Amino acid sequence: MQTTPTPSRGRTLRHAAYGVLATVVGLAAAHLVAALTVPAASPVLAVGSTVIDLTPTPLKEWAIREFGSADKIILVGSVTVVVLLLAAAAGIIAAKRETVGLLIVVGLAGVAGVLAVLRPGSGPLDIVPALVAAVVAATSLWWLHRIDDRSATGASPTGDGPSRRGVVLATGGLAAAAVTMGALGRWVTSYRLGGTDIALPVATDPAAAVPQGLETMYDGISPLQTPNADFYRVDTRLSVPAVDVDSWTLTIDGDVDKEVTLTFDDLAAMGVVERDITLTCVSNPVGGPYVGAARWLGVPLADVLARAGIDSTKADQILSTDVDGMTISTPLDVALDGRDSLIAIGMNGQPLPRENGFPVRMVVPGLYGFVSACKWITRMTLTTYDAEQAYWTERDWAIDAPIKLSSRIDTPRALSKTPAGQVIIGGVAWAQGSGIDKVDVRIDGEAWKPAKLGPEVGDDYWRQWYFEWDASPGQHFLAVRSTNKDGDVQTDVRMASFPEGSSGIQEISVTIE
Ligand SMILES: Nc1nc2c(c(=O)[nH]1)N[C@H]1C(S)=C(S)[C@@H](COP(=O)(O)O)O[C@H]1N2
Ligand SMILES: [Mo]
Repeated sequence: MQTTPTPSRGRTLRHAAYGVLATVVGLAAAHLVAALTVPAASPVLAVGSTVIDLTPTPLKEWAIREFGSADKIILVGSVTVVVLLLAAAAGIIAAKRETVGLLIVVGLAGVAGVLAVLRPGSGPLDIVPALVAAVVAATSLWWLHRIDDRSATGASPTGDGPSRRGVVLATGGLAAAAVTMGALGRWVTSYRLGGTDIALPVATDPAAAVPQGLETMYDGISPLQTPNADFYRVDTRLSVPAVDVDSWTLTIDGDVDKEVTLTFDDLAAMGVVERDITLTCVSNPVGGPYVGAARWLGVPLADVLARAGIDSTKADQILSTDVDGMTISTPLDVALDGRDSLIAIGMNGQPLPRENGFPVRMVVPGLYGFVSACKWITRMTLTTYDAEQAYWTERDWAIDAPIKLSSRIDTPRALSKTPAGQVIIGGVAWAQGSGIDKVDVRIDGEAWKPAKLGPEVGDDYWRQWYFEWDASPGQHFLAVRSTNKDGDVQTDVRMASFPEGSSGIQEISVTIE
């Protein structure tokens, strides 16, 4: 009796795998081509970046809070899983209706291509990786079908399915090609990302040596100067931009007397100063990690703007643009009120790391990074908040966002266990602009007691502190609060990061054994 062959589960899975494999080969080829042309146009990155920009602010805040710097890995992972599920579906459909399956694969790449081209600051080249992905993925799927058909006609009479040799060789070959192209793409990217090793000018106005910090005496307190490799990183980028310092320029335009464009050498020749400034992210929760202290080398912002001649009767905003078209606003009057606003080219004696804005970024003491610290900066446009809105302004964040007075317990860690006896409670406190005057510690809800302060570096810099605690066994609650030199005391009113920075007091629970 002749039965209609129903597609077995094995066959469905096989075709799902073809869809996935073909797509992975396409993505790997696209990644390699992107690495050679525009790294950010790699399909997964283009889709991921668009997802980031479209994510509602509360969800983004939650992701930063929950996953910290892993938020990007989780995002890329989720995008990849969704794409691969769609690819598996395309493979299954292609088993019955090949053209439809191939069109789905091409369509997936097409979506990535459209998103890549729509990214701010993208150029026509950005479509190329997606085109490559479409051609390679569709061709691979088509080819896998041919191999599959051929091995099926050579099916063994014993009924144990098609001869698999051809299929195994083809899939193995494609998988190897994907791994090779992916690895090559990574290598090319890291090769292109090399070379931040540039000569920095000597500061005309150097800072005094950084004093020895409390971390040398008490384990667990944040170093007085945050090493570049440990500096926090917050930005909307999935891949770090590879900026070539020789072709990099900074343009100042908008409400200016004359538009000017400076090269890196122009900037470096302008007279650079060294300033110790603690940077803070508006998304830092009370007690959180998105704060870091560094010695910045840079040209005073006012000097750079003076090159173009600014008209502050008209403009109220500096709209900074980075190499990819990302925008950051800064209130003009705040930036020029006499504080040490910098166009920075060096960090802790080194060129800026790629992650922190190589080759040039803005640093404005006292303002959260999202309204001041534009990394990979290429343009400053003097304009008004009415006329033009930056990335976070469009997302309803505050436009004038001074860093709030805050403090953090670094040691002991929350929920840790420590032997009874003398325990050092310690951490950092910051009040950019006015400086820290006093830090108090509260144990188990009793009266606030003054902590001892570490060395003073400057009012824009954080202050280390410690408290010698005679700790008895049991669970204890530790809290910290700071007071600035104007006499303002850190508030205990809890506020979320959105829209102008968190507030409240950090209180942790520890166990003494
Ligand atoms: N081009 C660009 N600059 C940017 C950002 C960004 O997303 N893109 N993020 C800002 C934010 S929110 C902060 S807190 C600081 C963080 O600087 P860091 O990553 O060097 O610590 O950079 C700012 N500069
Ligand atoms: Mo930030």
